[in-house]
Amino acid sequence: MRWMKLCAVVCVSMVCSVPALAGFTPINPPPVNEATHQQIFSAVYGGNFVPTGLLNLDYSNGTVTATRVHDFPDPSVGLRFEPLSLINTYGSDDQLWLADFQFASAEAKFAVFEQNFGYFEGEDGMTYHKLFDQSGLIYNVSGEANLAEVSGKLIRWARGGEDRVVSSRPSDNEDGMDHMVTYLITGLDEPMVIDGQQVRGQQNSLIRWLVFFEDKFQGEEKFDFDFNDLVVEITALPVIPEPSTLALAALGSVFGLRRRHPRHA
Ligand SMILES: [Ca+2]
Ligand SMILES: [Ca+2]
Ligand SMILES: [Ca+2]
Repeated sequence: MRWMKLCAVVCVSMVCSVPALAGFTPINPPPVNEATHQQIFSAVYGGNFVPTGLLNLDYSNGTVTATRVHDFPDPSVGLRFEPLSLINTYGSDDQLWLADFQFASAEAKFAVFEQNFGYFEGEDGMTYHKLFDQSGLIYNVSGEANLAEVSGKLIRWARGGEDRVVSSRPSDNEDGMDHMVTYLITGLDEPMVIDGQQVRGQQNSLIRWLVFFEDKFQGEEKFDFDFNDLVVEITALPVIPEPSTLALAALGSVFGLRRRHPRHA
């Protein structure tokens, strides 16, 4: 009888300790003298961003909107894989990425550690490919890269520096934690060049994301998960690229085995 009671307690606590399958990674307030995501959006895109959206996790300045992208799969949507998933933020998350990537640039740094930006290839590649070193502090930062080498490839974004690399996929990280949160940026409506011709219009705009990294592992001294240590803007053309054979193979394994995924004003 006592054993059964113990079992019941254990079973209940096991259920309770199962990590959330869907949703958003919590973001802690930054230390004094560092900026929140709301402040960073205002600095990068101008205007006065305020919280918006159903969960107040998005931000808008009335024209430009930053919509938070899921960090974990949403089971209510089912196992659907969308290569360009992040256009439609529902049912997709920011762990694996595939798009016609164009350009990445450092936008902010609120951290002591050195920062660089890159990626891991495919679902399984564990070689860190650095794209650029970030230099400078706060918003006075530099570091950028043309993303032709990852266009049409399945990748996980990553941040290096200070003898550690963290990945956009939590299970890659030594603490198993999410180290990157993502917002889809819409409303800039800037011109885009197609076949040498400049065209205007929302439907022709680049897809744009702002990704925010946390550079310390859970349990390290002064770890804070404020997700403002390195902020990078990523752009892509709104066309699903012809995937390479490699990307197709990776796509197949993602679809078959598990969840789908996925310059400024
Ligand atoms: Ca994430
Ligand atoms: Ca931090
Ligand atoms: Ca920080």
